[in-house]
Amino acid sequence: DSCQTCFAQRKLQKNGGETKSVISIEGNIASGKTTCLEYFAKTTNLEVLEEPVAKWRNIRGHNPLGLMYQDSARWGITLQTYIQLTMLERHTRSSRSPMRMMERSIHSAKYIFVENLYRSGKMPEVDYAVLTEWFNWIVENIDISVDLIVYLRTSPETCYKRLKKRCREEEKLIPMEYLEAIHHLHEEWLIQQNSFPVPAPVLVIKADNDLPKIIQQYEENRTRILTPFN
Ligand code: DCP
Repeated sequence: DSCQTCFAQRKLQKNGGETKSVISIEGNIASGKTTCLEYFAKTTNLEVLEEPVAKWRNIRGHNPLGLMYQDSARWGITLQTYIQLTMLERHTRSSRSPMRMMERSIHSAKYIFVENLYRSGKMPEVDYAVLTEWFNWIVENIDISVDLIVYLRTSPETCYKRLKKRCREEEKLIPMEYLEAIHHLHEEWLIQQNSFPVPAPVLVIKADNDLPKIIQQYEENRTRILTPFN
């Protein structure tokens, strides 16, 4: 469609004629993004970029992710500034393969997580303004384009159960309300599409199902996922 053509043209201009397709996997915390990436890594020759969570848990011996969950009003800006940098590094890293699959994107970092901190009153307006200025500058000057968004759509309850099961130390503090807020922001952004720019067409996967059913959906949508320009 015309919108997709426009994305593709802009990207070609920015990359000096080189095409690289980028698929970003989006969804709530513990919605199954890593499993999705692992599945496609095993069954295709895509380049797969997992989220730099290890970096967020250890920067020169500090753990900004843990600090954010302990006191988000104090440490939200610290974590999100670092996340914005690490996601930018992922988007701009030179590619070995013509097609890349990423866990989340700089877009969801801003439109979901920074937005949530701000809306819930945990991030002062000045912090939000600084991050937004950085983000806007990046959007205008650097190619962070995405060609397809795969949205792993879950209920917050499913994520809560999966979160309890995996037991990541920092995430023990996450209450159900937090997952609900993150869920609603995803829905506004990717389904209602009335909050922020959606950088690419969205393919929805029903990710509440058990793993075999989810894998079946990946198989059914394989062609669509792997040929985002078609
Ligand atoms: N996080 C955050 N701000 C962001 C991105 C992530 O605070 N901009 C936090 C939320 C989680 C942790 O980082 O505590 C990792 O979140 P993800 O949902 O991105 O990754 P998961 O490993 O939880 O995903 P999945 O279980 O779907 O593979």
